[in-house]
Amino acid sequence: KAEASSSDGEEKGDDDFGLTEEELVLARSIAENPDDQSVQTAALVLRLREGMSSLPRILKTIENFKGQVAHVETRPSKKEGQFDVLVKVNMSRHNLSSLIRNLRQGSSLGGLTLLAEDTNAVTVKDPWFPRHASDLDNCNHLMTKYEPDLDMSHPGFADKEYRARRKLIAEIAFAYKYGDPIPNIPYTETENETWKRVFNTLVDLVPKHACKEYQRVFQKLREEKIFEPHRVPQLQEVSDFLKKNTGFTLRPAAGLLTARDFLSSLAFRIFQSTQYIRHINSPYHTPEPDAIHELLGHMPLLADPSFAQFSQEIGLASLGASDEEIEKLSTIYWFTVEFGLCKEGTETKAYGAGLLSAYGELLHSLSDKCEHRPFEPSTTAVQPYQDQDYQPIYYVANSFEDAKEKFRRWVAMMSRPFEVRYNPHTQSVEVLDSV
Ligand code: HBI
Ligand code: FE
Repeated sequence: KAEASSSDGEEKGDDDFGLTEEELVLARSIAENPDDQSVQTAALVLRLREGMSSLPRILKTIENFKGQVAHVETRPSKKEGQFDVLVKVNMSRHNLSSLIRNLRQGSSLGGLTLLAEDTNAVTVKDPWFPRHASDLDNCNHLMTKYEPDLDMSHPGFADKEYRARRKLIAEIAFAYKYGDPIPNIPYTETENETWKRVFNTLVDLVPKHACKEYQRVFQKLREEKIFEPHRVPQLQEVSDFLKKNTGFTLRPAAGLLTARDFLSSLAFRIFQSTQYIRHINSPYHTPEPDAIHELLGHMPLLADPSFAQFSQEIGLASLGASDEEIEKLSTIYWFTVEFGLCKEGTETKAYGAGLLSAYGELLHSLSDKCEHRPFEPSTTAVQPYQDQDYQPIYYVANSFEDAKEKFRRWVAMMSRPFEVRYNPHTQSVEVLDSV
């Protein structure tokens, strides 16, 4: 008897933390009237798949959606290393509904599962996505697979000092809010040295292998003394440079973001950039994006009008897209923005950031050890890719204009039941129903 009742208790507790019937009724009524502005109490049950360290971020997300946390209760879940959390919040139905949609959207890869059965507050058919540039404060879910703290093969795994440095720089990104200036990082001698090594190899390769648009801006960045061999440029000065050229700006990111969050920022001509530097022992390769990759790889082309437009259109296509469509857009992004090649007369040049910030793969991509195929969104979107080793296949665009045209035709066939239009005056996305 005793055994039966204790296991009963466990079954029950596993789902609802013993919420009372009144609380469940309230949660359901919130679900049915999500537009109500009056403040109510609601309960959320979440599973933290990557341990307790994601809890502060969740509480911060609740705060961002103007929720007031009234009660938090945690316990280890059945799976080792995972925790279940009960959070009671006071907030309007409207904000609650946005919060839950945001948690659901960001959760698939961000180490969080919303066990929302008990609140059941909103239907997912109306997906949350950022409507204004400030909503990107909630689009910072990380994919943790390559972090030095968690990945034993990471070059910084055994280096305590490096890990502490990474943590410090990540905190800056987590604290960042829309409209803040990007804090300057006083880079250390070691970090500047790592930059210098990569920068100097690149200076030799750019004239021969980079596309002409990249070369033009690279030159300009050198003339304006933003790119110099002896110091890592600061994100704020680069952001100001981009703004003058194409209206793109930067915001700091703590690491590799989920594809959905990363792509959504591009819709606002905002690039989420990491700010830490790869480990000095591995200057020419990094398993995750770092500031050297972002700066040398991405920044020059984000200052090119045609490429900037292409990037924004990938971002706009991602808003409210299904998980399958996000996967396809990521793959297209991978084979263009990250690893793209393009034609220049009879020659083939590199424009992908993953190539222009890693000379090993740059030389490989232009050698006869790999295959070149013409860029065609419908086939490129479903090509499996390699994120651990050099690519066996690269896609070659005729020009950015041509890639953009092909991409537009392909995107038009996506299933989304609405269209989006960016309004640069208000930095917001307008949603147009298309029947
Ligand atoms: N996150 N910080 C950051 N930087 C990137 O370049 C990046 C990312 N997340 C995903 C991503 N790039 C792409 O590979 C696509 O999945 C969109
Ligand atoms: Fe990148």
